[in-house]
Amino acid sequence: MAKILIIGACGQIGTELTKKLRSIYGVNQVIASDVRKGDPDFVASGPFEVVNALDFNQVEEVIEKHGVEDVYLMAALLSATAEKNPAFAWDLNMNSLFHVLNLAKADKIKKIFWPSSIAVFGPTTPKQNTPQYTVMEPSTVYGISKQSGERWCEYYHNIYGVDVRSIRYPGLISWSTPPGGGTTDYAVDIYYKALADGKYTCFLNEETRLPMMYMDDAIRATVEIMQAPAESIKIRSSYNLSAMDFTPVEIAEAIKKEIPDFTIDYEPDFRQKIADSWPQSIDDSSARQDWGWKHDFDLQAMTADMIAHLK
Ligand code: AKB
Repeated sequence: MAKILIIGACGQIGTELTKKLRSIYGVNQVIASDVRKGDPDFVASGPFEVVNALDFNQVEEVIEKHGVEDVYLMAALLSATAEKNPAFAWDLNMNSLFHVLNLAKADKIKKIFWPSSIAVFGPTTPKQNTPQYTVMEPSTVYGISKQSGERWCEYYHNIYGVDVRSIRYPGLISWSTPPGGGTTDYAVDIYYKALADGKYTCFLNEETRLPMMYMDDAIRATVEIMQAPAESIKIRSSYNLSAMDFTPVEIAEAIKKEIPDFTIDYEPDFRQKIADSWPQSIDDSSARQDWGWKHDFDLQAMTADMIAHLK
């Protein structure tokens, strides 16, 4: 059976994805890699390689060593961190992608998963039910890199026949691995603080509506798009994907149903401007039609599950 390499396996999505892919295909089939070793239990749980996504030779060597066919490139700088370090964000987010696209072009790997984001949209995009095809003028470094990456994915597919598949993730919420450097991270922090302190100070204002998804759904979507027959994947830039959308007030209300004394206040910072440039809700009918996407978790189901696990 073909082996899988996950680049950026110690991050928020990579950790969960590694576990899921190992449960489906077998522990030794899935090589986890990251620029440094993360949680020792995770590193010891199966094959692990230290790989710098920016080093083409290192990536190629690991692929050859293990006979890898499918690569999931999860290494990236997210929106808030990228604003603080634009040059490095551009370097990491773009060149790591070129490395795997070029390895596929040279027939060294067969299939690529590359995550895009709702950050590809910008202030001129219609905010409600944002269509698959619409105005895209991202105003963040992260959004510009994801939008450019989408164009390159489509180009490598059309011109070189590269089998690259992608999803525009909304904000992702999980209980097991903390996120790092995103604008939607408040929706994870809030659960930790609700349980630890009974209160939370939110870095976005109370009206900020954003598209969000529970990690279980996001991982299933990732596995499903990669398992789908190539002919079903009609969009080779990236698919809109949706599950729920909410404001900080609404997530606080959902938490109060589980923790009645919970309180929230607001101190918006630089991330407010990023959030204000993004859609509020997403039309994902192409993903539903082309490869059968269907979400399971809404806000209340996610909240109950988050709190049960974090307790
Ligand atoms: C972020 O907030 O930067 C990410 C994203 C929406 O891609 N979670």
